[in-house]
Amino acid sequence: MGKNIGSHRIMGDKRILTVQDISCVGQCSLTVALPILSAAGLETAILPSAVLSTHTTGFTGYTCRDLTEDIPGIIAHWQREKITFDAIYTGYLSSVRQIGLVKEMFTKLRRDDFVSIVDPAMADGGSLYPAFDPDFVSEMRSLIAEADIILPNITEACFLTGTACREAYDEDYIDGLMKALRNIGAKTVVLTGVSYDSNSTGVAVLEGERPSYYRHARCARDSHGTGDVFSSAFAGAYLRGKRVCEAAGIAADFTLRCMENTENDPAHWYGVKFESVLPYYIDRLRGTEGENQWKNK
Ligand code: PXL
Repeated sequence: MGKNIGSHRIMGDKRILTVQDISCVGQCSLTVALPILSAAGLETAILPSAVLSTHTTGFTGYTCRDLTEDIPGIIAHWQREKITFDAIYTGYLSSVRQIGLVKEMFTKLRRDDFVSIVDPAMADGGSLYPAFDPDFVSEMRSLIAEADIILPNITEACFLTGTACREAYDEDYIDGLMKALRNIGAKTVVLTGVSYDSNSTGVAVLEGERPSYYRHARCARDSHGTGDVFSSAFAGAYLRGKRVCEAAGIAADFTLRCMENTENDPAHWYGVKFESVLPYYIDRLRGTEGENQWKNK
């Protein structure tokens, strides 16, 4: 029998599990989450949902091996070894059954004060990613119902709540989307890519009763993989003890810098160059001051 790595913890050490795919090339999902969570100082365990040669947006002819079949054995082994986590953070999942297995992980692999963070990575720009269908959306709806914190973009929020996607919207529409997500069961909603004018964008948060909004500059060029950068940076900051709004502000500022670091490199269309911006992220985790102001209602 192996050594029990679930006990003998030093106070303050946190272990997080992140479940999402390995896109071997493309700077998204696990190739982004693992370095960012490690930079946050967290012991990071990974469970790959699938292995793809690249991500599925912009590349053609990519390979994909779904790893759903391996997951029950991995959960059972971790249970035998008494391996548990302070948090599970999920991103791109690759089958309906896998979503059910994530729910199992939430109950079987939790420590005291456990937090579940779900990025329902399945859609952007008004459409679902190529691999997904309505059955996947309805299973994802049942996963966010059990989550402590969810991190959808507006398209994902629309699919999850059955709301028509709009090009133009106002605060009432955004607040309505967040309330609808809460009615499904998610405890705290962090909604990304919320932009009320052409120069700025931001993050809307519904925690407790009052929505709040963090506005920041908008990068001229949209980039792929920024949702994963944001969610990973958020999870890292939150597990490092930042409050939800603080963690969302740090993640938004970091993501914007990663986009700015990439926007003048047209050959780099498939992801953001986040690596050289990690020192900025680490500095922000040490401090407490945000760069922009939160607006509370
Ligand atoms: O960044 C989200 C993402 C993650 N993983 C894969 C993807 C995408 C978005 O397209 O295709 C495989």
